[in-house]
Amino acid sequence: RAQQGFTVFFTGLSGSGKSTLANALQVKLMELGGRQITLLDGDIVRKNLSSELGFSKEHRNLNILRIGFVASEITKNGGIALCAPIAPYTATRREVREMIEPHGGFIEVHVATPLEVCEQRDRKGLYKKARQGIIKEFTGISDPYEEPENPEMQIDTTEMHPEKAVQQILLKLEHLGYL
Ligand code: GGZ
Repeated sequence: RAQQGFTVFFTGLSGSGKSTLANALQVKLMELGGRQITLLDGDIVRKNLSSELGFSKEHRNLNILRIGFVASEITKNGGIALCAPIAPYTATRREVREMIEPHGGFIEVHVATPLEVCEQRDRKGLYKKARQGIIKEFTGISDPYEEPENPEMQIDTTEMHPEKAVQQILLKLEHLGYL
């Protein structure tokens, strides 16, 4: 029997490590073989699927619901969707869960790296610009991030190597019967 599809939905601040984890997970899943894997990374989606959207609450929610729709189609068809947007609003994340759970697995991974650490890393210089007011409505600085209440997993990348975090996710997926 073909295995059921599932979505791994990473949520967390800019610079928390979502893309790194999603990419590393994709590599590991590809090594296992036999499954179609689609990575819906925040900046790729924004460039291709949500290019007209900004960062107001309405636009962020629209962006997340588009990602959720694509992920639900993939999941329905037995594939694996890896999503890595900030997704700052609890209600919208719940909507996405409700779109996907009837069709397969939904694993919410809160990449819970603290704001201080994300800001210290500041890989793209965005936090600095947000502090200077050059970027408005920046998540964690001048825009909200609602912490997930009951995520399937919580990963703080402050001191954890991505490889180790990915191993934990793979174990979880096995335990849940998705792999
Ligand atoms: C948050 C912003 C903003 C604002 C630009 N707030 O670290 P990045 O650069 O590569 O990832 C962030 C990305 C966030 O897009 P998402 O689609 O994931 O956000 S949401 O889920 O809320 O729709 C960041 C960059 O875009 N960026 N302006 N104001 N992040």
